Amino acid sequence: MIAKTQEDIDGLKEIGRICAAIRDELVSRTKPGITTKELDEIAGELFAKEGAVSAPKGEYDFPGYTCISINEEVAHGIPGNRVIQEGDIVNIDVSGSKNGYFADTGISIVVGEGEAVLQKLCDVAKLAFEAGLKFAKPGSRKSRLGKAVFQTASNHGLTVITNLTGHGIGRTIHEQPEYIYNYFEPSDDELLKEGMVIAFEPFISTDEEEVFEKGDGWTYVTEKSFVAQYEHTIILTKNGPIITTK
Ligand code: M3C
Ligand code: CO
Ligand code: CO
Repeated sequence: MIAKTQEDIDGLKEIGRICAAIRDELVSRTKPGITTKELDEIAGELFAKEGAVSAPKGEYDFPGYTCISINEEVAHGIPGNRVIQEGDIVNIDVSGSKNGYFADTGISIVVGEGEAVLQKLCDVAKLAFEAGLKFAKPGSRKSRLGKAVFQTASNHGLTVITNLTGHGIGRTIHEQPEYIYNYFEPSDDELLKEGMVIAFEPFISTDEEEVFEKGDGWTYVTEKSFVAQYEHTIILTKNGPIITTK
C-alpha cells in the first residue's frame, strides 16, 4: 500500500508493534526442549490479547499462528511436535493484522551453543538488511536493495535464496510491489514511492540458492544448506524509513 494519512501510519505502527512484541517473546522462549507448537500457542494467545489476527491463518488458512522453521526448513515451517534442540538454527516469522493494517517480521537465531557458521548466517542476514535499508527511500530503484543484499552475502563468502523475496504489504500480507529480490535483477526498473510499505527480507544461504517445497503444501526446505532470514516492515518516506516492526 501507499500510506497517505496519519491514520495509515498509526495503524501500520500499531500492528508492527504487536508483531514485533510477539516475535521477541517467541525468541526469548526458544530454548531446548520446547516444541514449535508450544511456541505458536503463545503467539496465538498474544494475538488474541492484542485484538489482532495472524496473517498466515487469516489470509491463507495456514495451520499455525506463526511460521517456525528449523535447520533444513527455511520458511513457512508448520508449528508441531518438533522439539527444539541446542545448536538448532530457528526462524520465527510473525505476521498479522489489526484494523485492516498488516505487518510482517522475522528473525533467525541459533539456540545456545551452535556451529559458528550458523551465527555468521544470522549476523550476515541482519547486515544485508541494513545494507539494503540504505536504499529504502522514495526515488530509489527497487533493484538496489537486492543488489546490496547479494553484495553483502558475497563479501562474507555466502549466497542468497533467489526464489524467496520481500514484498509490498499494508492492506494485506502480500501485495504490490510483488517482489523485492535478494539479488540484482536488471529487468526490475521500478522506483520506490513516497509512503510505499514493504516487507524486506534477505534470505542468506551457505550454499544452495533455491528452496523447494517439502511436500506438505507449505514448508520450504533446502537439501544441504543452512539459511537465515531477517525481516521488517518498512514505510518509505522522504524523511527516512519507518520500521514498524522494530
Ligand atoms: N511472513 C511470510 C509469509 C507468511 S504467510 C504463510 C513471508 O512473507 O515473510 C515469507 N514469504 C516467503 C517466505 S517467508
Ligand atoms: Co515474514
Ligand atoms: Co514477508
